[in-house]
Amino acid sequence: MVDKKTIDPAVKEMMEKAKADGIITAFDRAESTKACPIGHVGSCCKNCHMGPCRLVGKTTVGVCGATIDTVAARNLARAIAAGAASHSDHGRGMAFTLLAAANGEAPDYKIKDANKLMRVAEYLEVPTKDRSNEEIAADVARAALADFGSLKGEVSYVKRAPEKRKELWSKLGVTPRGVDREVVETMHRTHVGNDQDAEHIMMHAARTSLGDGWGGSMLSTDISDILFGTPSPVASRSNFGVLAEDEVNVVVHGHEPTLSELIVVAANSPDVLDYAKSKGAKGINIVGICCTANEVLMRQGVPLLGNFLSQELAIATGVIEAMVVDIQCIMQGIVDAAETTHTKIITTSPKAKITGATHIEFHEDKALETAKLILKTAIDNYPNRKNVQIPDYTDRIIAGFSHEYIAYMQGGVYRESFRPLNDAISSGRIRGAAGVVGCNNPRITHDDPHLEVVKELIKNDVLVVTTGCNAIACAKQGLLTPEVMEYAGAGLREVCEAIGIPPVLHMGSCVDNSRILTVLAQCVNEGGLGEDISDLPVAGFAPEWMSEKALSIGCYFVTSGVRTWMGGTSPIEGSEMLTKLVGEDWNNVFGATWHFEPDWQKTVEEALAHIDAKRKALNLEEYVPGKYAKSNTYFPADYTSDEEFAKYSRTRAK
Ligand code: SF4
Ligand code: MSK
Repeated sequence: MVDKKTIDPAVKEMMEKAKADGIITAFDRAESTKACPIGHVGSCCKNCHMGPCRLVGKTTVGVCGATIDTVAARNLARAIAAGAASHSDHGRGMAFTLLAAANGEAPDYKIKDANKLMRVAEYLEVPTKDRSNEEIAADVARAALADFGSLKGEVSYVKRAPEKRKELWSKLGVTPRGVDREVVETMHRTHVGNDQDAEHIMMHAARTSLGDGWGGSMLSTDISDILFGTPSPVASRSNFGVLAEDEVNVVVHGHEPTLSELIVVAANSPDVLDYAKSKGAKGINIVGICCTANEVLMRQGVPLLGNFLSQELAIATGVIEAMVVDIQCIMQGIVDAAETTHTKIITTSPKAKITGATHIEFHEDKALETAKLILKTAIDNYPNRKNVQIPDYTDRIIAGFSHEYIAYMQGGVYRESFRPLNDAISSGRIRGAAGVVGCNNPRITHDDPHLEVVKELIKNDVLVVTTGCNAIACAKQGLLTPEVMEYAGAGLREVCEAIGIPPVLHMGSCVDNSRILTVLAQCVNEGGLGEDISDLPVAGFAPEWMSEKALSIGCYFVTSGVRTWMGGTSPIEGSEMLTKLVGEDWNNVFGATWHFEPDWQKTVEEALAHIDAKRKALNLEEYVPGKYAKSNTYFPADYTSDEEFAKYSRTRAK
């Protein structure tokens, strides 16, 4: 049974231990709690108290007369709005931190990347001449905050999109105004008795998602870079083997870098280290789960423990003194799991408490103090361990490929550009590029489609950029190292070796999908690959998605011009009309389509055909597999048995 649930040997080992220890995880609950077959396909409406109306069998409309198409579109639009709100509220938090730092109200934060501050100031039209970094930063923060609540015009970063895309959005009336405004309007439109035309509802959902991608998320990424540094390649490790038997283990989990950055600082301060030693520990080991992990990995090299489905199993190791969580993707189940061990679950965000957890609220003005208090709580817990087991698997990783670094590595400080990449695509050395991102879902074999899709793409000379839980899946199985080159197609390999990059580039957290948008815009602006993002030979994937944020990302990828495949079952399967609208008709609207497809092989085949069709439309050299080398070593077809896995992946026992 375990084999079908995950392909990660460390996770398998921990599942056995969790079972023996009586810890129930999401894997178990996914079996005992079957998804409601009506809601699962988008056919249940609970937008008013005449319902819920389940449109199934002979019931084709709700009490109010709403059709299945309206209901499915409203459900999808609301999910997109929730995802956009989550990313964007995270971004707003970053803007408030920047403002506090600039005003001297958050003394533990500094402007770490002044160059990035200047670039962002330019985008946001903040004057820089003869002004201090702090003055500029305060105005940048205010301009960003205005973009969230803006009532006029359009969000500032729309200007970063290619001209043709901007014109299209403007023509369609989907250029996002303020981020908040689009989210609120989605909620309004989907209230009972309001917008009841599926196509019309989806146009506003498109606008809302664009407010996320080119607004809230992009601002979040940029402000994080200003405060904590723009990522550049960093080496680290991943998987359960990063836990230390003789140190205080603290897991940071969630999405915001604000507190976790300070936890890393605090963990290195002599007073905290001395305190840890006084309790018998050799040191403090900070490791991460989910996107908080990606944030502190990219900037501080903090090791990755695991992705979304590892959070409860991490607790089962019995060696985690504290799991410090902020916002998003934190399962309530971790509190129950922690009951069986000594692990303390510490919630920290004013926006996210969990019943039964310890709440140590974090505020920017006392950041380091709070981080130290949290670490002290963890250290005090160190002597309470019992029944410990650390799966002995770890792997090396290289992460931290910001769009700035990708441009820099192609030409150096003075000649940074996307020309080498565009040329490599034009010549057919690189067939195309793909963003592979998104969550885990216990209804899909954990990490399996994530890895299969990535491996199949690089084998076919498609350069992959990755974020979120896909990035962590890749990290754990050795796909984020230059050594993986031997599994890449010959042309891709040649280019990667020449530039000095792996064929799978870790670009960060979920909000950092905005970095992918920036790369796409830069590829277009560089010239030679068409005039719009929809001309590029590229594709998007979220093979194991589950969150509303993933739907917002999927929607803004598509409405930005990237054809996108999401794995697993379809949340709009109940409506043929809606499935056709986003899966076919949107090609004539946005130049890209959106697919929900459980068969990962089919998604890759379709994506490769799509990439080839785009190449043809651009009159590029025909892509010929193997043209640039004679032979390659590919991943074996069956690498999932433990033996094969150990042999071919670089996941290894320490
Ligand atoms: Fe039913 Fe219409 Fe109310 Fe939805 S809005 S619950 S379809 S009556
Ligand atoms: S953490 S949103 S499970 S990618 Fe960003 Fe992972 Fe999905 Fe959360």
